[in-house]
Amino acid sequence: MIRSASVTKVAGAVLALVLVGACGGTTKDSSAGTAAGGSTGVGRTADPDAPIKEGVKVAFLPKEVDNPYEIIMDKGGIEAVTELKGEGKEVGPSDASASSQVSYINTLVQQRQDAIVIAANDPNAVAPALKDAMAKGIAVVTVDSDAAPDARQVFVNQADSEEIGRSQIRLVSAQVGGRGKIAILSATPNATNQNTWIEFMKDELAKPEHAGLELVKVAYGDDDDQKSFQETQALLQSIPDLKGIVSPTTVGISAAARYLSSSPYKGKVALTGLGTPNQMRQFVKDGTVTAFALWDPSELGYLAGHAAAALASGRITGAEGEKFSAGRLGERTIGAKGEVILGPPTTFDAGNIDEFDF
Ligand code: RAM
Repeated sequence: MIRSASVTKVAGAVLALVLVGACGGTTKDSSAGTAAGGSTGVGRTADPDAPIKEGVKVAFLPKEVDNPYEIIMDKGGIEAVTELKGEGKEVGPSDASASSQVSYINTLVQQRQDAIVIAANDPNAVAPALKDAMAKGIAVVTVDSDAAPDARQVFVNQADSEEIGRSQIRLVSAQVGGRGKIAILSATPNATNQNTWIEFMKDELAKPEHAGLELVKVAYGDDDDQKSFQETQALLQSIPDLKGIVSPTTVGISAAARYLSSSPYKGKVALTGLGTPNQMRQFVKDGTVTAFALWDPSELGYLAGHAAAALASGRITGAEGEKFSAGRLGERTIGAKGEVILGPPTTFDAGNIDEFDF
């Protein structure tokens, strides 16, 4: 499936010559160092003053194209590429299974895209294809859900993974009064982002202050609306004394809220997690959900789009300490292991949800 938004190339031949001349393929400043990470990063040196490659082609490959969160994210990415007078498009599978993205990566390599921005469905299944892309000079950025670190140059993470995980437990704990059985309704069993967050949730649960909480089940809705709906029903029916559900996926939490809202469990079983305000608004208003969290997916994609264009243009290589301009988000710095963080998530409740529109 394809969604695309290409832009008119405004740079004329004269400007193009000036830009090529300015680039010159030389290293102006080695202060940013060379990348230690991804295979194409090794030995390359960043030129922070290099112009953005004219008409830079950046392809966004979401977990699945029917996920509203991923759509917003990639629209944000295409917006960034458009700002830089490049060509952005979104292509991707209709399911979030481990290997569903591999054939898309291979096609993007054949198309000679300048950069691929991928929310990986599985850290390892996509790695060989991404490494092949990098070996052929294509910049690879992961966003939202990481791949194996040696299969990408930069990972644009929504927020600190540890803080996302721990704060999910703090949210559910507050909603169930610190006591009782809880379950997690996750995305796919192989999703890098959810699995990382769940590990931190488990670690948080091991703290004495959460001794009253018992995680009894991790269920998987596969980021499929119907499956998430059915898994919610199964959780509630199989665990009669369940007190709360944490769903760290926008697909899962919205399906769970829909089920809960018209069930006898509404208002009795707490539901929190990560959701978009637009999908969750009605369930906050009708009392199904009191509070949940997220960041702005559009800004996440926008940041990844800028990172991809900077990588593809040689401004950065993915090495720690390199800086790049991220348009309206300002200058950003690459952290350890090639990670760039958008910023802290927002918690939404009845008091603020109407201030957000995504
Ligand atoms: C779903 C996806 C995505 C995740 C959000 C919170 O849309 O699983 O990867 O970041 O939820």
